[in-house]
Amino acid sequence: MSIRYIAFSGGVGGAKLALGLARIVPPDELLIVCNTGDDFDHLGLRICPDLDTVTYTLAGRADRAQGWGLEGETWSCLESLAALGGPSWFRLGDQDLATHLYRTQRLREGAGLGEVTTELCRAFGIASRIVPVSDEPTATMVATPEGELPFQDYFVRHHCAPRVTGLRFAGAEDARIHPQLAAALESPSLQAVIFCPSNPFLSIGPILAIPGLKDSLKTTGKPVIAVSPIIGGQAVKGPAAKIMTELGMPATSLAVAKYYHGVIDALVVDEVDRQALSAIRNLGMACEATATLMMDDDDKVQLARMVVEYVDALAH
Ligand code: FO1
Repeated sequence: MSIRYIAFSGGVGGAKLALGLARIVPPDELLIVCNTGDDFDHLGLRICPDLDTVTYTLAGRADRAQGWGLEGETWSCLESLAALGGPSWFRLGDQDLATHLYRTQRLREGAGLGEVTTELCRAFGIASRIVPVSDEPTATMVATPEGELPFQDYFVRHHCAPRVTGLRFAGAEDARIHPQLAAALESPSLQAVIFCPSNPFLSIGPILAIPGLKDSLKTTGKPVIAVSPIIGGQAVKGPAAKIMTELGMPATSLAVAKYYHGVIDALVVDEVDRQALSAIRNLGMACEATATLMMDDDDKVQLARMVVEYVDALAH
């Protein structure tokens, strides 16, 4: 293995930086590792939203407005299902269904999730390597005053409206670091580990819950860097800011830095949060400000370039 960069990603926000990295790092030097806490069984199918979002994004096939799902999608199956009185709250498009059918069938045949992901990447013409953080399933459970909700119930069915009082990553204790990730973490060629600007609680939390992962990050001795998903007190997309407030912390990049304390060596924040640099550096980590809002592919490549140059400088 000649992996130089490991990039951990959740869905939409993380996939943007993953795309930027995939454009500037040779495919055999980049390992993109996805959260699997959002995964669930629905209509008898295994759905892995973050793996699929990253795959579709890198293939240039993602629905750009939504961030998830495929562009030019049609919804005949979902409409027919709704007409039958079946569940249509989780929108599975006609083309997207093929991915879930393929994955479910391969998993039933005994293939590992990482193996299936590699097959899907090949079919979508992706040269970069994408793997789940683990082949074993984990399920993010969201505690609310009305009781615990499975992640997609919270996120999609209830539109992130319930107040979050806690998070649990069911099954994480029995999950093992994916062998390709374990090998990359031990590889002498490893240069740095990057946490994409994904939700630290919902998307990176389940990754860090995999036994041994935090320790492995430390023993690499290589810089671990995160890009804050909070810009000027708001999340670009999704409930990160809302959840932070609900969990009793301010929705700021400084609070993100405190959450990652002990795990990362450096944080990249947006220009608008430049005033937080000294407070974050006082926590004992490096910090730089740059433009982190990724509106188009040029922005994604530019941020990826900044992150890679920054970690390379930290490594030396
Ligand atoms: N997100 C939604 O907000 N509504 C949906 O109906 C929906 C369907 C869906 C289908 C396949 C898939 O891979 C992802 C899908 N997502 C949907 C996104 C998904 O909920 C992700 O877990 C979140 O975007 C968080 O990363």
